[in-house]
Amino acid sequence: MEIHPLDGQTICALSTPHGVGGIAVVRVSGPEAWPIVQGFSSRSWSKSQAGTAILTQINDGSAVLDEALILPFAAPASFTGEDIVECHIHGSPYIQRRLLEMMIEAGCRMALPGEFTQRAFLHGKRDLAQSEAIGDLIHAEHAGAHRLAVAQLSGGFSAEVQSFREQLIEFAALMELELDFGEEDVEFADRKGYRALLIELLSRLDALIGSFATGRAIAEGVPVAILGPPNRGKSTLLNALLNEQRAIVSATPGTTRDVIEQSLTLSGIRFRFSDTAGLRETVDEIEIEGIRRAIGTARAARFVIYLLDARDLQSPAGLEAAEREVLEAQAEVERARGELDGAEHAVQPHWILLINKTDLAPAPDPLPVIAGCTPQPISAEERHGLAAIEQELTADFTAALDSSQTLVTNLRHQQALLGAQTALKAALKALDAGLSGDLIAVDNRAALAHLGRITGAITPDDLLGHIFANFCIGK
Ligand SMILES: Nc1nc2c(ncn2[C@@H]2O[C@H](COP(=O)(O)OP(=O)(O)OP(=O)(O)O)[C@@H](O)[C@H]2O)c(=O)[nH]1
Ligand SMILES: [Mg+2]
Repeated sequence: MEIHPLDGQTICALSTPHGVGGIAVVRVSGPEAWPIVQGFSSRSWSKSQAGTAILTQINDGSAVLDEALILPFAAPASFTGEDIVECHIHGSPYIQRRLLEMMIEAGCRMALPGEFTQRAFLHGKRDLAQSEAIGDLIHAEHAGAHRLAVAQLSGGFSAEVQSFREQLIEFAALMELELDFGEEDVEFADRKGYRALLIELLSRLDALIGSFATGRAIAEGVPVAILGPPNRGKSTLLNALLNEQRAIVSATPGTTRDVIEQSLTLSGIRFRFSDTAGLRETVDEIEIEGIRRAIGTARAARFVIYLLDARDLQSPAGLEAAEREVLEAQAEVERARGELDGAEHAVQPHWILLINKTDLAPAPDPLPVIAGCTPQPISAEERHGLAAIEQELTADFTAALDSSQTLVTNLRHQQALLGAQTALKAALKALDAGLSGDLIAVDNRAALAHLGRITGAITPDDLLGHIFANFCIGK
């Protein structure tokens, strides 16, 4: 992907989605933004009017194109750090198109996707992590993702990463100094202080890296697999949670063959539920494939909801059989997880056991412990016990969002943090082994480079191009 460095040109774009009616905004940024818009505006404005709205006519030659509200901003106090004019016009497709044409005739070029935000980054208005947060904000479809984007935009995470860097840079500088005086065998860098810093940073990195599973799940939707043998009421439960007849329910075992996915927002958190084919021994080819997919869904899930039938748990033998069955299913999912690599494999699904059909038979009293969990009684058919499931699903996420803890949501950031962690662990090892300052300095520099990629202090151009190209035009 190409990067578009600051080319000194004035760029323009329609900043709100095309639509008929309402107000559309055409945004112009660059050194010629003011003169270009003033060129077809019936009123002029001065620098002292920056940031105030000006009602004017936009003239297309001798004819009036529209009556518009103009909002000028002066560099550097603007979104991009350049002179900007926002033209709030009537949302007719003709006016929108014609105004853009006039801008281009006057010397603007159309902005590329994300170019406004990219210019803001290049002018130091926002760092890279904050710029990415703007993209996340635009794409946020539910309250949880929105909360995370706003937190990242506010810069707390950036500030923390920046403070890690500053502390490491201090030692880097001292170590370089030491190297310069290498022959004289002097130690400028305080080894004990450096060690304490490494321990502290490694513990902070641990917390940030550990937050990724939760952060990503909130940002992308938490995957939940509904699992269990045929006829336990998996599809009935999905329908009950969604409050709609999404999946086919029938008394015939083996009704669901494929994975049925549906999203649902609970307490502002998006969950992606998957109803799956019942687990059983079978020779039916389609069903075998369905079961393979069921296990595949469960291995990538954050929660596995496993259904038992109350009628099967009325005797000690029934309870023992249930225990064996659950352990077997867990082993099966664990085997499948073994095939996953790295970060994905790190997150173990949380199992929620449910005793369904308690309208047909009572749940054992007291509730048994099966495979280390206490199953919760429900009736999917009569919609009993659903609130407890929702509570169990949402508790950790709402707590994480309500705390002031930083949650890492972006895979790029996570990889940079992991890189920094590896480098700092190596530095600690080198330090403890009594290695010379130049060797420690290498690890220290590597950690700095990894952290620098998060905020954009150190960033290859191709990466920038890739990040900003994922934005929409006009942002
Ligand atoms: N009485 C009662 N019947 C239920 C309950 N939940 C499900 N059923 C019934 O159990 C049968 C099977 O329900 P499904 O939801 O299709 O079961 P499933 O687990 O999806 O089954 P497969 O798709 O075959 O794996 C249907 O006749 C449902 O009406 C419940 O809580 N109480
Ligand atoms: Mg089903």
